[in-house]
Parts: sequence; C-alpha cells; structure tokens
Amino acid sequence: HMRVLSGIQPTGRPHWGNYFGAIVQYIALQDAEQAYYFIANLHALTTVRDKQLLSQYSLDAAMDLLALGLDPQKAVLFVQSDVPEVSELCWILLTGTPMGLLERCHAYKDKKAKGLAADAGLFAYPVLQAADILAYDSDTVPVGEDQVQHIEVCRDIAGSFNHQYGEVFVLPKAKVLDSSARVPGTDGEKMSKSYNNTLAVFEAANIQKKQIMRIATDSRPMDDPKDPQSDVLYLLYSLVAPESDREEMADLYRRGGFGYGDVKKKLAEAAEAFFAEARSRREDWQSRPDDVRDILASGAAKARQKAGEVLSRSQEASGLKGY
Ligand code: AQP
Repeated sequence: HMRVLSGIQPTGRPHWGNYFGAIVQYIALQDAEQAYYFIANLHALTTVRDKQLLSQYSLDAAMDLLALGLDPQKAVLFVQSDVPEVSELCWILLTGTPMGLLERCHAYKDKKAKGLAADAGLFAYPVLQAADILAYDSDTVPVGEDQVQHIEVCRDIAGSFNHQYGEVFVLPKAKVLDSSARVPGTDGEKMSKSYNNTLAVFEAANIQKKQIMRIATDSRPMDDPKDPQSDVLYLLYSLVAPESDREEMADLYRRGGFGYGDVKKKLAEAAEAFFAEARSRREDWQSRPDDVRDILASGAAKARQKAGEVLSRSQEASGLKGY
C-alpha cells in the first residue's frame, strides 16, 4: 500500500541519470495504491527564466514520461503550478524551517561555493519540495541519490510540524536503486545537466554515437585486465545492454586485451536498441500535444483534490482556520 510521489524539473531533455535513477522507478511503482508524478515547473523557475522555454520544456517533459512508459490510467501526471495548494502549504512550512537546515542543503551550498548568485527560491527549494511530498500524504519518494538529503529535510520539517501541532503529516522515505542511484556522466562525474556531461535519452542515434566515442578513457595499456565496476564505459554499458552481453563484457574486462573503441561501439549499439521503442513512442506523443494537455489537466484536478484536503488539515491544525 505505497503512496508514491516524485517530480522532475522541466529544464531540458531527460538524460540517462534521470531515467535510470528516477524514471525507471516511476514506471515500476505506478501500480501502487497512489502514484503521483509531476513536472516541477516552479522549481525550474530557479534556473529557466524564459517564458517560451519553460512552457515548452513542461509539455516536453510530460511527453518524455509518457513515451518512457508512464501510464496516465495508473498514475496521476500533472504540472506543479496547476496545484496552487502546494505553494500555500510551502509558506506554512517555510515559517517553521530553521535557516541552518537550508544552509546545509547541497544544491544551494554548491552554487554558493562556485561563487554563483543564488536567489531565495533556490535557498527555499527543499521546502517547496517538502510541500510537494507532504501535500499528497506520500510515503515513498523514488529519486536518485542526489535527492536523498532533500527527503531527509522534508522529514525534519514534517516531524517538527507534527511535534508542534499534532500528527498532520506523513513522514516519507526516499527510495533509491542500488544499481543506478548515481549514474556517471561522460566525464565520470555524476551525470548532470549543469556539468555538461549528459547522454540524452531521446538523442538521435548518430549524435549519441559521437558523444559516446568522445568519452574520456584511462590510458592504462589495453592488455591489462580491468575491474569493470570501476570503468565509466562499463557502468554505462551495463545500464543498456541485455544481461548476457553484460556478463560477456565484464569477462572481457577481467581478461584484458580489448580496446575501448570496441566497447564504445557496443555501448552505442546497445543504447540505440534500448531506447528505440521509447523514441518512436515519443514521436507519436509529439504529434498529439492536445491529448497530453488533457492528461495533465485531469491529473491536476485529481492532485488538487488531495492537496486541498491536506492543506486544510494543516490550516486547521495551525490556527489558520476556525478563527
Ligand atoms: N546522475 C544521476 N543519477 C541518478 N539519478 C539522477 N537524477 C538526476 N541525475 C541523476 C535524478 O533524476 C530525477 C530528476 O531530477 P531533477 O529534476 O533535479 O533533474 P535535473 O535537475 O535534470 O538533474 P540534474 O541533471 O542533476 O540537474 P542539475 O543541473 O540540477 O544538477 C531526480 O530524482 C534525481 O535524483
């Protein structure tokens, strides 16, 4: 009886990290008692400040999820800003959140450490995320490892509200996949749009091949046996290759005497095959934008109903209602 919720920012095209870290889990969990997935356009406002782009990315993100297997008959799919109750809940939560808790959050800390100007929205980002989670009584939040800290913050915020006002909120847990909690990018760092090291899920095969051929590899002699688990190429290959091919490749690494060029070619082929079906479904959704808008509208109506109930509960508990 899980109540699942997760969101993805409409900040551009989804990459393998988004897919194998999070979206795979969305699909696997969509048969849960309740599965809510949303396009986090309010969060994206902290980085995308172009009207055309933000609205385009939002519709794109919905099409991406649908093409990757999200079934709107099973899961509720909606756009974050279509549920204003969450922003109201966010304010209530902000008032009880210690500054120090947010100062420790890595998204904000990293940006500050790089000397970049951070706005109050980025600072408060985890509180809006907490509102998103708590508004639907979610108990399970499928995410990549980079989000685990934010779910802990959500638990802290919900816990102190409950301590103050009684049991209003459900305390959620993050759910990460052991095998793909932190998918490496083409430079070996965490795959991330802001590091420019991504492989996009819906990339044209020929472009993706070029990106893969450019992945930096170590310069150890080709004859040396290598531990597959410590090699970025192998880690990426193991995400998209069928089980038997994966085993074969791991053996090849352990034996040594192979060339990275061959591994890259195999990786490009496996990636193309793995995403081929989703790519063609993506084209189909692309040609039916109004159907996607309908799905989002009906998703938002369902989400508002639930979020409205939880918001009322928190308003009553804190004295905002009943004066
Ligand atoms: N490399 C990754 N490995 C595993 N999971 C990942 N996620 C992101 N990168 C990886 C997970 O994807 C979900 C959506 O996250 P998001 O909306 O924050 O996506 P993003 O902003 O596109 O993630 P990036 O690329 O990491 O962006 P920035 O530039 O912000 O650093 C989340 O569940 C996330 O954990």
